[in-house]
Amino acid sequence: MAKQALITGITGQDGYHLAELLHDKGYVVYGLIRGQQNPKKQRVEQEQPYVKLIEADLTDPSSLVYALELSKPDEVYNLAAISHVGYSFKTPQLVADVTAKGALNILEAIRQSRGNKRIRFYQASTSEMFGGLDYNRPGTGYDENALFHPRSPYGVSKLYAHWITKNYRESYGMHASCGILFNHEGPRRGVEFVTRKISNAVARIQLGKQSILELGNLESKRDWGYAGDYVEGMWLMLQQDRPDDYVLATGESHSVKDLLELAFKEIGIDNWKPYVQQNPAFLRPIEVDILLGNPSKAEKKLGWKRKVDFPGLVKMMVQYDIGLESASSQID
Ligand code: NDP
Ligand code: GDR
Repeated sequence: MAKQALITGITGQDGYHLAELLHDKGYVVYGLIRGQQNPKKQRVEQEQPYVKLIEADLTDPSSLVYALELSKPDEVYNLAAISHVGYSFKTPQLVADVTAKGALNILEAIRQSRGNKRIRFYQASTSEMFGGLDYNRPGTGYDENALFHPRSPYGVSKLYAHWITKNYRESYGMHASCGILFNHEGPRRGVEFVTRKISNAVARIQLGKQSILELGNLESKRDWGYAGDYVEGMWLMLQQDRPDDYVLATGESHSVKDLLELAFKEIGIDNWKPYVQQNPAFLRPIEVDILLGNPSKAEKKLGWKRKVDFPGLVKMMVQYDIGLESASSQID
């Protein structure tokens, strides 16, 4: 019989890639969709008609019980969150309700509704839990044993979700695993995140639709990989006999400036500086300066390895946005 999976955050970047992966593997895929009129619903219905959408919200426990009853999942992937770090400083309580307590809500709904099926659970943990400080950053990159020091309401909420998932694993024997994922991107990334903001602006500059790109901190460094590679790792975690926590990363760190360099080169511009301005509106009250992950455990135990490298990722995103922007007639 085909396996059944329930994905929260189906309308997000990772929800898209994971739904595709699970569908290709023969799963029946359910996706949780929130809001009385979510504009992204139509996108899912058109592009991924095999996804069975269930209306529910991570902050509404009874709706989660209903979603579990309807989908009877073998696997639940909790990808839903308010996921923008900068925005989390502006709405810290909302972020706590969704990103922290929402994880508890779904874990508790699973615990109470387990029935005779042993549901496997994936929690979307993040490199933002580490904070990128000198004292806790190993030279070889953050691994599963590194100290946490989150530096945003988002990171703090994710740390709660991480620990409550481990607590449910230890307390109730749940098959609950956390993937501590470093930044992963791609054409499906929201334009509010720096990689897509840059790839989209570069495409628009190439097409004469935009002249200036406004950004915040250009010095920060991230371990950027491709989302399509990372959802494979999520799935692998839930195929293991024992639940555990794993870092997924590329093991390389690049600055926002490196990203600008490559993206502008893609359209034949060697000097990006005339096109970029700094706007304090995009600075955060506090920054995570550098993130570098060590994926050795996932490589060894899961046999996971990222396939797309940093230049390949930037090229993919810029070329996608050139295609997208060429097709649309919207002028800046
Ligand atoms: P996105 O921001 O693209 O997607 C977030 C999803 O959460 C959306 O589908 C959104 O739905 C949903 N959501 C928000 N609030 C609620 C709610 N109250 N109830 C139900 N659903 C809700 O995130 P990504 O796909 O990039 O990331 C997936 C997960 O992985 C997130 O938890 C993120 O924090 C985490 N993560 C991401 C990394 C990355 O680099 N992408 C790295 C590490 C962790 P809606 O469309 O309705 O807003
Ligand atoms: P991040 O991703 O905060 O790492 O969180 P984001 O792309 O938002 O920022 C990366 C770095 O770029 C700097 N930056 C800007 N960022 C944005 N968004 N917009 C700008 O204009 C800009 N200018 C510079 C940021 O300050 C930062 O240093 C992402 C999210 O997907 C989280 O949900 C996830 O947990 C982490 O990645 C891992």
